[in-house]
Amino acid sequence: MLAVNPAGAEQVPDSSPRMALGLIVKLKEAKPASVVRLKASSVPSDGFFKQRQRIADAARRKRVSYLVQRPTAFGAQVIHTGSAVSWAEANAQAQRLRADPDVEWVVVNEIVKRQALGTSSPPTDPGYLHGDGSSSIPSLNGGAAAPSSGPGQAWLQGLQGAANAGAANFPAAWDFIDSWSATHTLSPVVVAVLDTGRLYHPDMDGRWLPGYDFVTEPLVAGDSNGIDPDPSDMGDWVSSADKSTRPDIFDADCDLQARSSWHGLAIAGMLAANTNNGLYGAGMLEQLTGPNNGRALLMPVRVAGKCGAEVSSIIEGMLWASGVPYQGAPALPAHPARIINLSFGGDGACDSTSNAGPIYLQTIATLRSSGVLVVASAGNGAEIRASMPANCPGVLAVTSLNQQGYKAAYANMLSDGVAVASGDVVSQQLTDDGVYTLSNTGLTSPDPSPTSGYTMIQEAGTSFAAPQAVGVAAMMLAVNPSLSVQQLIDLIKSTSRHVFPSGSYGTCNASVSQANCACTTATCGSGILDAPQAVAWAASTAGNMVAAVANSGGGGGGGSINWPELLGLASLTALAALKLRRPARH
Ligand SMILES: [Ca+2]
Ligand SMILES: [Ca+2]
Ligand SMILES: [Ca+2]
Repeated sequence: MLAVNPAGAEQVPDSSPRMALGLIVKLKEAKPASVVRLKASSVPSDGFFKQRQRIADAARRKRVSYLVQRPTAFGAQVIHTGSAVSWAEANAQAQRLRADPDVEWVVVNEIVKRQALGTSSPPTDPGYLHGDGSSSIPSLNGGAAAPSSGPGQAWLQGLQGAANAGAANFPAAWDFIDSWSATHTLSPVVVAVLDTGRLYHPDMDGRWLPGYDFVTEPLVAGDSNGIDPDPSDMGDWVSSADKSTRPDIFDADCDLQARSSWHGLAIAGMLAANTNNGLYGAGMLEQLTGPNNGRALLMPVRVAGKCGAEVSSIIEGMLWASGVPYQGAPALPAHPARIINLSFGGDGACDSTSNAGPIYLQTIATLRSSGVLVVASAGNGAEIRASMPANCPGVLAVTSLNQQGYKAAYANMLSDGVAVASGDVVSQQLTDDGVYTLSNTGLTSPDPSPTSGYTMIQEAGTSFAAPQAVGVAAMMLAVNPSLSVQQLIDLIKSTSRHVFPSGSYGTCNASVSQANCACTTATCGSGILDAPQAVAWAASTAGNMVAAVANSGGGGGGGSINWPELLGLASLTALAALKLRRPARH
């Protein structure tokens, strides 16, 4: 069973109403500064208790009621009643508060949605996952609960012509790193996965760093407390009992969900599943996880529980993971992340006039100055523009292709960013199936059983496109840790395969919502993510590069070498083309 019926994918888009848990309010500084700058670490000079009184006064003047107040980044405070309200209601309150003379800015603390398409059932029947039998890495699927056969992780395999034209061609990047690391040292890389949290899986042994849990509402978190140091994924199922007991929290927007998504594990597994260990799947960062190489570690930052994630949790999670102090921040991580995977999104334009725009813009700018790249999924509404924060300047946005390289029916279009297949070739048809990745068989709470708890399933959505660009960026930083955020983004975009497949669907139109269509650079970003090209060029900018990778062609992308348009790189005449062999996987 797939999560998406391609024929009905246009109906999948998120039509649920937008909800919010209160507001994020920033009061004016008691002493006006000549230049007003948002600083993540700001603490209001008049202290928490004075701030509490001033917010109470402003809220009374503007008829905004709340019960809970807590400090957050940028010297702001989160206020809410303890219950989610409609976005429209919160926005009306925000507008009133903005008119108060003591208020500098107000952001709706929207509850944003993860961008997976529903949830798949666990693979109780191995036949469910048995596709065309062409899996080229079946020996990696093993262990007690993993099915003995399946569609294979086509998204993680090399280009093999039209059937796999949307793939990022990871094996060629692994080969490049193999060669490169014979004479160079790979740098360690930390990737923060801002998601539903950390969940044990035997194929992830040794891959996790400590993390943190920024989910504030205990019932949403399922761990009986607020923000805490344990980022364990407690499950995000929503029962009818949840809804009838606490309709204020589990509101109309919060759909019944029989099965927990284990969304964070699915993404972590794509990135860093231990490879060549005879268990379950492979991961993108396999070359960074071996004993002779550097190391890639994941930081689990829990921002989402049942019904999604608050904007304030995402902002705090982004800053904390990056090692940026803010008021009320827990002790910062010893090894901050260089890349943030955010497979969540909300609505709205990312500009200074929209609700969450200003706080996202400032957070992203703050991270950027710390050298931290934010990669976000485009969203699943089949809309003509990406969701927020994928649409924010300075964020690398990623949308989904099907494995053949056409825009996935559910995927939002992109004017800026990159696209990559987030599916596997179940049949030789044009399908929008999902990526095969790690999961747990627990329906609600995790099943810890070593014989039946751990598994792999297919997961569809732009949620599973973003981590592929994260994986590429991690390999780039492993070969060249001095790359700036802008260099990472420019290199990933410029090395992408700019010619998309065409012929099986009409051309995507940038002004019309469409299901499957043939991408252009105006509708799916700069091109199809190309892992070996991006990693090789990242190495080349370190000045210690001996060869660039010849594009292995295929993909309807024309097969020409995608030399980066970047002027600085185009002048590197010493680069010679190196044909890389297909990897010998064992
Ligand atoms: Ca908690
Ligand atoms: Ca917790
Ligand atoms: Ca494995």
